[in-house]
Amino acid sequence: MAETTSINDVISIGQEGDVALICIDNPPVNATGQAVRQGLLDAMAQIGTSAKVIAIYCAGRTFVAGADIKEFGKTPLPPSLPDVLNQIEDSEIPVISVIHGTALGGGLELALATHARVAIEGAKIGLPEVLLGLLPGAGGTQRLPRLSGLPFSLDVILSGRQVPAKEALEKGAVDRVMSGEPRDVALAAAQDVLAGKLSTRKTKNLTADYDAKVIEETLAGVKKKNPHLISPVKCVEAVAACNKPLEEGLKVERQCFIDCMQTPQRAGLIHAFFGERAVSNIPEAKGDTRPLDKIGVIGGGTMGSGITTSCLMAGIPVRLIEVAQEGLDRGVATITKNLDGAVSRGKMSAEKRDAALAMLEPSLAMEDLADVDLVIEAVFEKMEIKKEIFGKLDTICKKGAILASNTSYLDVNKIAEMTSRPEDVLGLHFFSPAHVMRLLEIVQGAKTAPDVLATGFALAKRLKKVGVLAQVCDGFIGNRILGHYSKVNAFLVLDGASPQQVDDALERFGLAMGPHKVGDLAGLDIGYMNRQRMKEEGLDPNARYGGDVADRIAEKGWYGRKTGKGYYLYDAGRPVPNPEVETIIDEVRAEKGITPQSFTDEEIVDRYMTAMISEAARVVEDGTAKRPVDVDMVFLFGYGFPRFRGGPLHYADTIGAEELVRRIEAYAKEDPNYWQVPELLRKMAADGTTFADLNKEG
Ligand code: 3H9
Repeated sequence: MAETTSINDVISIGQEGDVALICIDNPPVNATGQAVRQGLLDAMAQIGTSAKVIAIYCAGRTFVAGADIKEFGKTPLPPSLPDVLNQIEDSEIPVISVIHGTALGGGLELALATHARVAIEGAKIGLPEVLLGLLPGAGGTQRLPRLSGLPFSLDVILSGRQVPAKEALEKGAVDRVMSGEPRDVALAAAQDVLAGKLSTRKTKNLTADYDAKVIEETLAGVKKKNPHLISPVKCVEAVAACNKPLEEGLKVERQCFIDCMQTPQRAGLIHAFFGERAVSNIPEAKGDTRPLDKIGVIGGGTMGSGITTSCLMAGIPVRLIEVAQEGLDRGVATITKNLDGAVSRGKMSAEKRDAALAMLEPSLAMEDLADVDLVIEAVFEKMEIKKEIFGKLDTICKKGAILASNTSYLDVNKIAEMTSRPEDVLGLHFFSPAHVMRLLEIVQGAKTAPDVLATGFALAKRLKKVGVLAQVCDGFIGNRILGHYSKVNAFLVLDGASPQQVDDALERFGLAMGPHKVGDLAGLDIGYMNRQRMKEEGLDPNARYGGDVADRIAEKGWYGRKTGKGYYLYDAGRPVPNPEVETIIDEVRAEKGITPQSFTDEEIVDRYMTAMISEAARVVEDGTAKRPVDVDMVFLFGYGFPRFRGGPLHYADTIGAEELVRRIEAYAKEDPNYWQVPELLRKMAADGTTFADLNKEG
């Protein structure tokens, strides 16, 4: 084997006859940080004219996964990626690239700037910049259309999807698919170039098949689909320049990229990218785990069936327990329907669905849980029932089995006390529909053993969910914060806004669905039952007139979508405001002597978000959530909070603690009981710290 020379810590070169090999080795994903960019230029210079063909490949688990996202938002360090790639394309000596794993973003752009691309079987390519609020800014919007045409390029750039090698080959984005180790393939492919068996070309000499109508229609489509987002529009603007000479098109792309880079959306989406990974990057998620070979689920209602579906989709056998045959049959029917839905949405094949269903064992006997590794209880939110179940589980389950409750509010420690093994008990709080929603709150009891907690995170990973650690309190992270800010909806409505105005204002802010529509979807009886419970337990000291309207609606039996009537009417397909709700609101206002005032959309959003941020700050302050980023991920993955805003506490930083304190103090003049400044926020306002600073402190 020929000698290799290190150019720097991440780039090395080797030569085999007329072939020069450039290896990028920058773990974990070979991102094009400054050292890679500079190293590539230095490597090209050092090779000079000593070779007749150059092949670039990567060490480690993947080809280049893109620009180094950690560098974004900081002062750019030269050389820039576009400059490096232009110099590679300009090379008089043919340069080829060999892709294994994934070539994403700047990684694919590097490959597109080389003169031929070889994918190793199983490789995927993609331009996921749009998912980070960006666009391919190193030639992707110009070079891909020249190779693969406009429709395919727009699809890849706007979806951010990963394209399998076979499809990339069909579309001309790669020139060959081979098998073998990256270095061996690089050498073989380079020798084929020398032998004239693999042709090379520069994309700048190609013209894109331009169609103004395709651009126009795509632009209209993205504006309709994502009215809040800036980067999809900029992506189309950049691609639209691919009919210009390459150099000019690259200038347009550069400007669009810079425009996106400066948006808060970019910062929010990148916070979400790292946040998704940060939540499980904690000591509690690591270390020894217990087996998860068979799971028991108690309760075949919506939650139990969703949890069962999720486990079956991940290939884990489930024993589903119900008390009566009718409930069991209903559970099995729901699971079958969920799995059929996954097939029709293209999430799984019909064969996999059949295999998943074969792993389901319905039973009426709790004793059948004797050999499972983990039990997830998903029955009514009644402490007495849960206590009884855990008492029984203690006598039935094998030693070392993990006993979990899917409770959304209740005290996991009280549940654990019903067993002789509180160290085996934890909360696993799924979100409905549990086979779709990605959030899993992993609730640590006072005595939960470290390996039980780590197994909770391992389960989240197997179910492809985002596991977030939470401590015990009423509602944990998400529902506790929700319980607080949802009162603001009620206040706004009683004080003068209509439920529809509140929903519309918040949907314009970016929520997928306004809170009253969410209530109708989830079932207004659920919130009602919870408010009743809280009243019984004396847990609602801040209520001014929180649930009055909602209670009256629920007491009429209008539970939302499932009864065809709630805040909205659902007879005509699209929800229409329920006129009878207006009457109820007027009645309650009159009883309480409230004179309605008017609110702008901005005021609605400010009050709603300030209430959410206040309780979120308290949740961080008292340690219910480990860090602000944990709260953010709970809201992105469990509550439909707009990803481009990064989460409530990332958004809070864009407002600033000082302004938030000012707002709370102003609102407190109307209702000092509800609006109270969290100590953490007051401290942050005084010393100028941000939630991002707290994330860094861990
Ligand atoms: C771009 O390219 C812009 C250009 O167009 C223009 C420039 C001018 N940078 O996901 P994993 C880290 S924008 C820095 O757990 P997997 C990640 O945080 C970029 N770090 O592994 C994690 O760190 P830790 C466009 C990155 O196997 C570790 O690597 N590219 C980057 O499940 C492992 O990651 C993208 O958007 C990065 N680019 O998935 C691709 N990527 O261990 C983003 C990852 O400390 N990346 N890290 O938690 C991915 O989609 C996945 O990471 C990938 C691997 C599929 C590659």
